[in-house]
Amino acid sequence: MSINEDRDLKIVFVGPPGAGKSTAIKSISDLPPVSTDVPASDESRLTTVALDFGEMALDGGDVVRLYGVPGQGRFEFIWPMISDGAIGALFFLDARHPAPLQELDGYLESFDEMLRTTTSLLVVTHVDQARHEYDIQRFAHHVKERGHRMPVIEIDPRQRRDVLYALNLLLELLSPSNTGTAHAA
Ligand SMILES: Nc1nc2c(ncn2[C@@H]2O[C@H](COP(=O)(O)OP(=O)(O)OP(=O)(O)O)[C@@H](O)[C@H]2O)c(=O)[nH]1
Ligand SMILES: [Mg+2]
Repeated sequence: MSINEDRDLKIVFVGPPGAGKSTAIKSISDLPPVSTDVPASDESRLTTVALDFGEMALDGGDVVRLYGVPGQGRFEFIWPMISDGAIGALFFLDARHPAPLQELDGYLESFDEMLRTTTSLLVVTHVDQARHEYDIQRFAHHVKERGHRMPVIEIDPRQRRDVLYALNLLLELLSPSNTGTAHAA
């Protein structure tokens, strides 16, 4: 498949609350993203209540549309609506989570259909705040065991170059001959 053929370059960012989806979109969007963040009731942080939307132009002229879902489970009904038509997905996983594999399984299940029809990457975040037993190999092994062909990488969503790395890897997986690349400004 060539991503330059009349395909809508829609990429969706999914995963649990606080994992860094909105931050990642903000880090790379060419324009200030559409954001629906409000203060979270139980923590001193923001949480998305509808969606994030950003755009990024590739050097070949294509524009990638970036959609972020609200991570809270109470918004699960919105996830398929936001994900509809996506060609690729970044699955976020928070390395601080006490039971990250259980958390991941829940999301893999919820997005099972999308996983089968799109190309996905697992991006592990909050690695700088992870506990000692954090081990990326365990995540990679787990994903493989579940039958998913999904590379696993670590990123800091606050760092533009990290998010660009993830996006370019996803584009490369979608189309190895792809001419469009997202560049660090
Ligand atoms: N230290 C550190 N902070 C991070 C990292 N990733 C995200 N954050 C911070 O974590 C907070 C939550 O990030 P968000 O981008 O709002 O998380 P989200 O996935 O959109 O969360 P929901 O909208 O609730 O689903 C922000 O303050 C980010 O700056 C990371 O890798 N390291
Ligand atoms: Mg968010």
